[in-house]
Amino acid sequence: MRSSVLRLVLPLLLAISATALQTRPQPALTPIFKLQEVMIPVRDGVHLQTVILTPVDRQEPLPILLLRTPYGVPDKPPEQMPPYVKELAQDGYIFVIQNLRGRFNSEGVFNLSSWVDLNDPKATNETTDAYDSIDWLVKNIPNNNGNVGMFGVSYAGLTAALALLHPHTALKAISEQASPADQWMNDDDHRYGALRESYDFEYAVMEQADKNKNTYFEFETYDMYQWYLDLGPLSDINAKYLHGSIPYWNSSVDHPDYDDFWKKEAWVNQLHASTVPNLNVAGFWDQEDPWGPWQIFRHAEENDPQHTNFIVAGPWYHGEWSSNPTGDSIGLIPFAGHETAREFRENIEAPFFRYYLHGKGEKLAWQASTFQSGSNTWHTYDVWPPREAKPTNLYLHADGTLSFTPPDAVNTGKAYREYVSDPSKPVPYRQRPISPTYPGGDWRTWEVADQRFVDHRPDVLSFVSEPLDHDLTVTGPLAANLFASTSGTDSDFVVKLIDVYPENAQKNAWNPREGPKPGQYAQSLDGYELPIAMEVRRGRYLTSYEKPRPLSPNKPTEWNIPLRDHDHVFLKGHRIMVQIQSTWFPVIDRNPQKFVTSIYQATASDFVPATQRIYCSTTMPSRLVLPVVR
Ligand code: PG9
Repeated sequence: MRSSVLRLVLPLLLAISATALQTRPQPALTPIFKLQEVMIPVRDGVHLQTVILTPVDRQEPLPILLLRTPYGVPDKPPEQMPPYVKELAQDGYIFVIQNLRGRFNSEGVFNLSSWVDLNDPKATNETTDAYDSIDWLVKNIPNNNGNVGMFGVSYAGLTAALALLHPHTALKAISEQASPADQWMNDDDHRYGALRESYDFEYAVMEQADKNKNTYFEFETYDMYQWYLDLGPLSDINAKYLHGSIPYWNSSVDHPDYDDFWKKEAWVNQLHASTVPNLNVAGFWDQEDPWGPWQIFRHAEENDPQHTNFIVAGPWYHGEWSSNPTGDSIGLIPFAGHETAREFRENIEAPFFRYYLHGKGEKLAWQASTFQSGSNTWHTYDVWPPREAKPTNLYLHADGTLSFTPPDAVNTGKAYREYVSDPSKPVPYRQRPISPTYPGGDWRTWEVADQRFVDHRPDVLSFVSEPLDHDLTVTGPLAANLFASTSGTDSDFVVKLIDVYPENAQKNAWNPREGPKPGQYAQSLDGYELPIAMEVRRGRYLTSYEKPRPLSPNKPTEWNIPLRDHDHVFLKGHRIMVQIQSTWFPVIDRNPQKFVTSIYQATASDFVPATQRIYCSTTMPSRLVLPVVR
C-alpha cells in the first residue's frame, strides 16, 4: 500500500499507514483499537477481506461504520487517534474496512464496475456485497448496537451510495462523499463523452494491473504533456503499452458512445427516493468527482418525504474535507481563518451519524449547507438551489469584454471572435511540466491554478468585465450558452469562469522594502485568475449522446455547457473573466476536429487544425447563465 493513494480516499487508513511509516523510533503506545481481520462470506461463496477496529476503551454497544474500498485495508491498529476520524471517533464506533471483491486478499474478480442488476437474483455486485457484509457484521460483531453506517470518499463513497439501491434494514445512514454517478457523463472518466485521457488511463492501470497493489504506470518522460503528445492517437495506448491487459481501459475504448455498457454503469438512474438518510458531500474544486454527489442528491430528492437527503459542498479538492486536518486554504487561496475540513467533520458529519446511529443530538435542520468561497462563510439552505437565485445572463462581447448588458447594434461591428485550434499544439490543462496523476501531489489542486499561464495564448479567448462595483453572489447551477462554429466537422469547446483578483489584492505579501524572496513573486494573489467553474463539451455529442453526428463546417450552432453547482461571491473590485479554448490536454483527449466514427480509432492524419468562432451578436449572444442572489 502507498500512503499517497490512501490519502485520496481513505482517511482512516492514511493515518494508520502514516503512523506505520514513521522512521524515527516512537515511544510504545497502547493501541486504541483492537484489530481483527476476517473473511466475510457473501452470497456466491466469495470471501471478502475485512478488518474490524474496535475501540478498546468502550464497553457499551456501539454502531458500526463500514468503509468499502479497492485500495487496501490496514494491517495494524492505530496507536493514536487519526486526526481524520477524531471527530467521529469521539462518539464511539466500530470501524470496519473491507477490500472490494477481487482486490488484495478479497476473493473474486474486480471489474471496476457500478453495474447493479436488481432484476437478477443471482447477480453479485457492490450493492449485494454491501448487503451481505452488513448482514454478517450485525450478526457476528460482539456488542454492536445493530445500527450500521457507511461512509467514504470517492470509490468508498460510490460503494456507500450503491448500497442505497437495496439497503439492508440495519443500514441506518450513509455519507457518500465524491461518489461518481455516471462515468460517461461526468466525473473521473469523461465529461459529456469527452474522454479524461490521463485520468482514465492512469486510474485503470492503477487498479487493474495488479490485484495486490495500487500500480503507478512507469512513464519514461518527465512531463506528462509531452508523454501524451508523443503517444499520438489513443489506439497507441494498447498498441504500444497495455496490449489489451487492462479490462477497464479496453471497455473505455470499445464503447466511445453512450451505449448500453455506459447506461448500465450509470447506476444513479435507478435511484428515485431517499431510501436511507444520506449526507452527500461535494468539493467545488474536486478534480475527480465534482458532479456525482449533486446527481445523487437530486435523484434522491425525487421522493424524500422524511427529509433525509442532505448535501454539503465546500471549497475542497477531491476528498480534502476528509483528508486535510484543517482545510484552512486551497492552493494559495486562504479561507479567512476557517478550518473548513475540520468544521465540516465536527459540525456536520459527526452530528449526522450521531443522530442516526447513536440516536443522540439533533437532526440536521437544513437541506444544503455550503462553505461559500469569496465571502468565506458557512451557509445553510432550506432548498437547493435557493429560491432567491435568479438566472442572469453574462454576455460575451466581440471586443473581449464581458457584461450583463446584451450585445447591441453599436458593439456588434464584428459579430464574433476567432482562433485556430491545432491538435498538434494543444493547450495544457495545467502548467508544464505536468506530473503523473498518481501519486497525486500536484494533481490535487490544479483546478485552483492561476489561469494566467494560458490567457495570452492565441488559441485561448479571454473575455473580461470591468471591476465589480458591488459583491456578486452566485449560488446554484451555472451554465454556458455559446453560439460557436468550427471549420472542422467535430470539435470541443472548453469554458472557464474565472474570478480575477485586483492587482493589489495582497499588497503586503512580502516586505515592501526588500521585495519578494526568490520564488515568492508567483505566490501572491495580486491579479490572480482563479477558476470558479470549468467544463468541456464535445461537438459530436451535441444532438445525441448515443449517435454522434458530424458538425456542419462554419455553421454557428448553440452549445449548452453545464458548469455544475457553485456558491461563490465575486467581491467588489474583482473582475469576472471567461476563457474559451478547444483543447485541454492531456486531461481531455484531443478531438481530431474531423469527424471519425470513433476517436479511439482515429489515426494521426485525422487530427487537423480548425478555425473556431465564438459569436457575440444580437442574434447569437453567447453568454453564461449565473444564478445571481441579490
Ligand atoms: N476518483 C477515484 C474513483 C472513484 C470511483 C471510480 C473510479 C475512480 C477515487 O478516488 O477513488
